[in-house]
Amino acid sequence: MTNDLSRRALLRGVGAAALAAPLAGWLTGCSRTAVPGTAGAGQDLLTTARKQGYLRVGIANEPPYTKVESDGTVTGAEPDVLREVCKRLGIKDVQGIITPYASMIPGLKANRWDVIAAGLFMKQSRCAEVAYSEPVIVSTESFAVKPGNPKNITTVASVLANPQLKIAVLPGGFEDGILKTAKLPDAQFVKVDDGRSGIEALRSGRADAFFLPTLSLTALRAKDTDFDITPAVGDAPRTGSGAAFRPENKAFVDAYNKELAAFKDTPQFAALLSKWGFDAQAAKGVTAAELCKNPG
Ligand code: 6CS
Repeated sequence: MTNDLSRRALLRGVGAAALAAPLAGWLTGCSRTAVPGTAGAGQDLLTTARKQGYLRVGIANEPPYTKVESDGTVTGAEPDVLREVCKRLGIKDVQGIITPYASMIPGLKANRWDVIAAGLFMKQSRCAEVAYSEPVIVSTESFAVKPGNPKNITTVASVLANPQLKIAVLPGGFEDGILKTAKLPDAQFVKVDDGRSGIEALRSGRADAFFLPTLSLTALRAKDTDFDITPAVGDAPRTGSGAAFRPENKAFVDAYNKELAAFKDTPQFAALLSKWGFDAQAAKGVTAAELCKNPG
């Protein structure tokens, strides 16, 4: 991912599908090479990525986890770490493709992108489908609530205790999963597409709270201050994520983890995470195996 990534290289979900289809058609049309990095490919993902000069990465555009600048540059804590480790692996560029969290794993499996670096938090069901690198970030969850938190929404238990409450979540997101695992009735969910529409649902009264990572809500509050953010939700699982690859690209993940471990020991890693509001020490203190025990 170069910092002068052109808009052309930054594709929305649909664009990516359009691009991937002819590309995939082109690649699978060639007897020599299947789609890069997938089972049966003439070359493994690392060789292919080095040769073609880039990896395609699924992102969300939810600062500080992922952020797309006005000139199309893809950044944020996870893509910035991915870019640094890719450089160490001899992969010059990374192309970002924006997609909803619910589409990230299906798109990875369909080879619309080669990796997910979006703060896709580790939990049992996801860890069963992808090969995660070791954790890059650890974070917390919070509720955005009306000023003064009039309905006293502070924990998952407080939501379960009041059947009148409506909670906005991103469909297929980690928070959606937490409430589903807790058996919150469907009628209490309000599905929203992204951070902005979650705050809109709160403001309009369609939802009594918006459930999202604490740092994402803090970033949203930089623009609108007409809501409060609860302290970290005590009965939500500890969240953490790393880059997610296709299981068949395990050789790549092993090489990636080796370089990531070296990078995590540098002051540059700590500075990069701190720039986005994350604690590098916290990411060093946990493993993917531990975070993959998260329910759901
Ligand atoms: O892992 C997830 O699904 C969640 N991750 C982030 C960074 N934001 C919301 C999303 O639900």
